[in-house]
Amino acid sequence: KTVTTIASGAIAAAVLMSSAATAQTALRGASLFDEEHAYTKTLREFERLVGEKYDGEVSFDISLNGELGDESDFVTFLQQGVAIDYAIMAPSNMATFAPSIPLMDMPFLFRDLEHWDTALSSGVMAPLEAELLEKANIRVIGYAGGGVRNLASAEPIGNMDELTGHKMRVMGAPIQAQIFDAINAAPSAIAYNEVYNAIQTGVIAGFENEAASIQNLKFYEVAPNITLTRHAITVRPLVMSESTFSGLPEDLQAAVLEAGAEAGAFGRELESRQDGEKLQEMIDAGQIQVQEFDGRAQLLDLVVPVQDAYAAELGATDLLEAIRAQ
Ligand code: MAV
Repeated sequence: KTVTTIASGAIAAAVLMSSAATAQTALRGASLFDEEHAYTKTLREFERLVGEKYDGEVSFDISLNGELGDESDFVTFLQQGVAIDYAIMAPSNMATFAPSIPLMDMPFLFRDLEHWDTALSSGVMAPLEAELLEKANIRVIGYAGGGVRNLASAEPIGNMDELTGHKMRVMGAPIQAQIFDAINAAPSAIAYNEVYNAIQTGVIAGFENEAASIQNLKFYEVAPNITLTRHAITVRPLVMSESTFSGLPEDLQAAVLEAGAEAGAFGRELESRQDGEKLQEMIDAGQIQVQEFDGRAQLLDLVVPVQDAYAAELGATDLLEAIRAQ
């Protein structure tokens, strides 16, 4: 059997052509980052596991470094069943097609890493997955993630006064803007691949992200002040376009589902373990300054009513309670 794992571009095309005689199924993926990020490593582990579990012929072609755009592009491709077959998607970047899915990664949802891990392993997210499948034609096959999301800004933001009116980029889901609005920041939804320039040119003063991505895309060059708001833990559903999945042979479908769950667990362990290390590496390299946020408990008080109202609007109050109770 042939398992081909390649990067995109001219060489990839050539390899694909030469293996076309043997490769029965060619699957295309996309990553925002290079091979060093846990995001890409999770996709690579998925590929490896599918190859191990499936007896037939399958090849993988992954576009790295955001060559195919950012997640707001990936979601359209997946929904339409074009250009890519599998990817990792922040739930809040899938809001256009499934309004309830950002409930999974709204800020201040998880108390800590243990809560996050229990919730993602529990099956409690099943109703959200069902809506994503039905409305967006996208199937969740596993959960990776685990980086803690903090504020990153051009100037230090250490307390409520400094946060008030702070112009920051948030992900495209309305609930993200509502939550940062509730804590008195001035959020705007900007595409991820425009964030660096927007900060550099002063259109915004900062954004929020996890250490691995701040390091990988060198966001510290324009936003070297990290405030440990610890407002979210990155949730990275591994997803496949249902148009692709439904066309796969049954034994490959089974391999994909198993590999997705296992690669997700691999990614969760990796990214959560590396999170503190990556922050420390940037501190040691003099790339970032880190400070606590003075008054974090107050943030939580401001946010909970917004979370409740969002869930109520979606008819998902019981689900929100179930996630909180994990
Ligand atoms: C992080 O780098 C990742 O979680 C990625 O999945 C998101 O697209 C991105 O943030 C973002 O903020 O849009």
